[in-house]
Amino acid sequence: MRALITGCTGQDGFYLTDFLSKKGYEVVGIKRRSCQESQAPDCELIEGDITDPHFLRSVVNEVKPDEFYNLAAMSHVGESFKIPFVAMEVNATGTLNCLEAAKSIGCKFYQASTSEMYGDSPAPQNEETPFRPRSPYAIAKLASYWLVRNYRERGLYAVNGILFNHESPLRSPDFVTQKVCTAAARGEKVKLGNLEARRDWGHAEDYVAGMWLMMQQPFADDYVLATGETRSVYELCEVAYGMVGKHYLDYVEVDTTLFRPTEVEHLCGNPKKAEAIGWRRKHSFYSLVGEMIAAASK
Ligand code: F7E
Repeated sequence: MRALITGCTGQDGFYLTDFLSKKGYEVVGIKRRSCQESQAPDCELIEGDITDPHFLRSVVNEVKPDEFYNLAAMSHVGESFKIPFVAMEVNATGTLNCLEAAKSIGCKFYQASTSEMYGDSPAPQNEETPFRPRSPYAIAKLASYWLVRNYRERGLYAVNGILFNHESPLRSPDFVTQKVCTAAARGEKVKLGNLEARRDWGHAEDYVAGMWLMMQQPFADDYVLATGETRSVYELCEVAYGMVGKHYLDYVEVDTTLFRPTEVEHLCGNPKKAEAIGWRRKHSFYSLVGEMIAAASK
């Protein structure tokens, strides 16, 4: 089996490459030319951009993957308010380019959809919950979600994995879990934005196994991957600083410039549908935070 992964040098690309390689897949990754990520996945890497439809079409026709995973994205929600045109170009038009390329050879297609699409739809959220996106990031991802469904209705095996937040020691420092765990590990103070926001945080390693599982079903469909647990940024700080024997109130400061113009206040996913096809997570919230702190302490 051969897999093509866009966004291969990101956190999920790294874990997915490892997962698929262990299953005996030949993995080819697409890496953006200007990509700064430090981790290098163990696979053949091709440089290029998903915003270039000609490049994608020629790579897909050359590699002829059985499975195509589109993980490339402008993934920082806060940044998408500052550069919304990039979010639209990469997270919406980029997906369209990937779908066209996948359609040209008829390979299976996985789209990294996101819980951000739910926006302010009340928790808990599942595959039937209406979408009410609250950022350019989420709006672009929602366009991709519907594109995937349309290509599926036209005969392509195309899947939306609606993933709630998933973290690991490979998470970039722009995201709140890594920011908090790194500061806690170093015994440093941290400036944060909205501490009331609630997220459903899982481990990326568990979630890439779910991506693969969705692609092995007799019919393509959309699935939520989540833990079913939700915690506020406050609680994250309490747990992380608590693990290093400190009280978070002595270390956390609020910086109002880090607030988002429109926020998603409460995400909590219901993963029943994914569990029905055999998905199980191995990591807990506490083991995740512990692992991130241990890695940041090195
Ligand atoms: O924010 C709040 C922030 O940036 C989580 C991406 O992978 O998951 C991720 O999106 C919450 C938000 O992740 C800071 O306002 C407070 O409410 O870690 P985050 P995210 O926006 O939930 C989804 C599923 C994706 O698809 C995305 O690609 O934490 N928060 N203070 C902060 N967030 C950050 N980054 N930095 C702060 O200082």
